[in-house]
Amino acid sequence: MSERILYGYWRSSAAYRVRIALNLKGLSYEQRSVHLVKNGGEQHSGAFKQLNPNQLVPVLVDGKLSLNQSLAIIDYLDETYPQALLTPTDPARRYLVKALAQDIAVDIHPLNNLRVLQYLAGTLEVSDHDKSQWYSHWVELGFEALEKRLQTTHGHYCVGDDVSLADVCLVPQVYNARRFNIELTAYPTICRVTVSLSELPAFAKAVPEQQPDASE
Ligand SMILES: N[C@@H](CCC(=O)N[C@@H](CS)C(=O)NCC(=O)O)C(=O)O
Repeated sequence: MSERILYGYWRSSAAYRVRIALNLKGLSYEQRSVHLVKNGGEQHSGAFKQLNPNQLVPVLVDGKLSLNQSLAIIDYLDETYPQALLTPTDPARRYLVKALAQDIAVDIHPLNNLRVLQYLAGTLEVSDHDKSQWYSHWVELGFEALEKRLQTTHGHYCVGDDVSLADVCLVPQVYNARRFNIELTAYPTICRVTVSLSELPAFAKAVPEQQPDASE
């Protein structure tokens, strides 16, 4: 059994980021599925709350360390397993990569997380139409800005021709947007970079539908 365990869910974009990072670094890992919907969501179970009181996936267990927050997990992986560095060492490039990653993971993703959508629909009784509008609004606002940024930074990938943390965050967010039927033609750079990334084996292997727990 692997020493490294990723608690995640096939459709979780934050877990998808960590799968990509682990694959890029060539690190083996065992996946344990935390079904985010079944039985009211296994992330709320007593056993999982012991691992992450925030009740969110992913959690990575690496030997004695148990870590939540995908960006922190990836920073940890980068520092511990420096092959295929995802955050460049040059400070200007490093923090450009981090800013782009945060544009996605900090400013776009949390507004459309499952628990936010469930709160809108369940507690605030927002209609399906208004919930979709909420989702599209925040993704489109974020993608408009990201598209402008990437126009000045991109090569094959988000920042030049090296795969970075920004790419690791971009692909799952685009997957999510497609899943919610967001029209992406207004973001040609985002689309082009995503196509280039999807051709890389580490990204292809991390696609939600390829995961052992992929189901409806
Ligand atoms: N900032 C966290 C976000 C984690 C997160 O939002 N996970 C989602 C899946 S992508 C989740 O577990 N949602 C369960 C819920 O909302 O109840 C990270 O980057 O790890």
